[in-house]
Amino acid sequence: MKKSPLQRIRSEYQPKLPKALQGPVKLKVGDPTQSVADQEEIKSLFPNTYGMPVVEFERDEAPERVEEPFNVGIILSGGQAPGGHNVVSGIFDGIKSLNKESRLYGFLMGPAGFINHQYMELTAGYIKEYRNTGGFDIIGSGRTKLEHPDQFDAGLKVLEELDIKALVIIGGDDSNTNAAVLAEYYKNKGVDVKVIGVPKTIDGDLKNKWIETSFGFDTACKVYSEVIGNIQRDCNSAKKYYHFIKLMGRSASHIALECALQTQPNYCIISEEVQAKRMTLDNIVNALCYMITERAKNGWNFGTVLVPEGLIEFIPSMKALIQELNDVLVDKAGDLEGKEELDKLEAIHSFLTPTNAALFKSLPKDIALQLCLDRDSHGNVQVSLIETESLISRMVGERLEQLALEGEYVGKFATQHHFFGYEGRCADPTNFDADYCYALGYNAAMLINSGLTGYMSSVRNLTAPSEEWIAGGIPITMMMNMERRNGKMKPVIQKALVNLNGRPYLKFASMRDTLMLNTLYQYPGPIQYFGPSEICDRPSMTLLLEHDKEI
Ligand code: FBP
Repeated sequence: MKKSPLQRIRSEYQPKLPKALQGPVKLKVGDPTQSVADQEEIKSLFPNTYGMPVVEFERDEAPERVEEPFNVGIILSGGQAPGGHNVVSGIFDGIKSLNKESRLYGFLMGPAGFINHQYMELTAGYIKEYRNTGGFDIIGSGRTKLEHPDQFDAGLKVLEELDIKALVIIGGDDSNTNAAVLAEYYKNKGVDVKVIGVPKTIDGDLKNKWIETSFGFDTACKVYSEVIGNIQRDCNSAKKYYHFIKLMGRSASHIALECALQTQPNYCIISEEVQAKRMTLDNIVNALCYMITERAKNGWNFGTVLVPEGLIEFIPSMKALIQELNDVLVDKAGDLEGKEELDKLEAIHSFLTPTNAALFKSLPKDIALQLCLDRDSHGNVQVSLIETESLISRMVGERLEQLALEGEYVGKFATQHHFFGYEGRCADPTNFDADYCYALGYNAAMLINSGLTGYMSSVRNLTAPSEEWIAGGIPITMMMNMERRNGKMKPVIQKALVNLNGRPYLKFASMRDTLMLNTLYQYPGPIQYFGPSEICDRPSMTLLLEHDKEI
């Protein structure tokens, strides 16, 4: 395939490794760990992998050892995130640095390839084409949920056939939870296969003290912020539209918050705040109408509003409706099958309890239908398919008409809608993500060689230059708690939502009133791959603020 000039030059970029990984390593073992909550239950579910220590790598100044060759399999799981290809090249270079005879296999199209024995060997020549590029197209990704013993046993057959000693699962919180379950299963069975997880998701919600950020968040937010900045210039030039911009992030609002910090829009909704303040859709609409009427007094009939993708599930009344809908759609599937749209809505309405039925009826038909679409493999509503930005702007429009009739608003309200999500998931990784991912992959190879299983690759101290990053591993069980999923209590990695006492949110909240009533847009411009380090290597504002740095 012919490459663009940028692709050609970028493929030569050599990601920077932390000092500890720049030669032979030795393992520093910490104290035993505990899960973040529900210790007794998690311990009983993971008797073989619970309580393992945090580990850290140090440079081993001893003469180089010759390690035994070992084969590794990898799975790319879930949504794409920039940098996945560098995780793969990091693992490849890591295992080859230990023994040139080691081999790397990629399972095709996510966990399904593992279960159905579809794979390919990843050779030096093949991987070369993908270094520093975005996307997961090197082997493809998928959302099959890896959770049943028969799937684990089916996968084990192919691992044995290929003499694979370790499986690396590159995924988000659900996929890494499954990695821990698989590690426990194989250990319990006495099978010598290690399972290591790598923290991936543009959503940025797989993070804690040891995982400072998930990979892909940095690049995706920079792509969205570039286009939001461009829209803001357009908006401020024509001065005739309100732009409602929905931003990906299934659940947490980290992406919306980071983009707000980078671009300074007039308004940004933070789902976690909506939930904490028990706000209704009406409250959100009223707040927006206040801003719009105030700006109109200065003749400003334009502005930008960021809407996090997961908002709908954080509005308490909508959350209750969605929870009941989840049950109705399963329990009454037979009654609903084959019904035309309007009849289906009527039937669903009749199955709901009165409060939820009233809310359901008040929604525009298209939004009600979107709420009833098929759930994903984890039982979640597919929020990327719900046009929350258009729901809110329509409601705002209706309220403004009322206010105009009452003489409270004099202005014009014309809207544009955007949804940024897929645009950023496969962008070429920033230097930060390119380096971080390569280090996560290389580090995963060292964890495997140290005989560890049920660990997540952890690279931290990420606001320092990459040479000073700390590489090691944390037991996945340490991040777990019990949560209700599909009606049952399950051990899962705790999702990190926006912390309303954290510096990123507080920084944004401190600017909010000023941003609403002025026009102080920031234009971050495109990702820079070449140039001064302070521009090219700069991490996200969220990460800087969380680590007490200034932005
Ligand atoms: P992961 O958590 O698997 O990384 O995916 C996150 C995400 O990009 C969400 O932001 C979005 O809601 C969802 O994937 C979209 O899923 P799909 O790619 O299946 O449409």
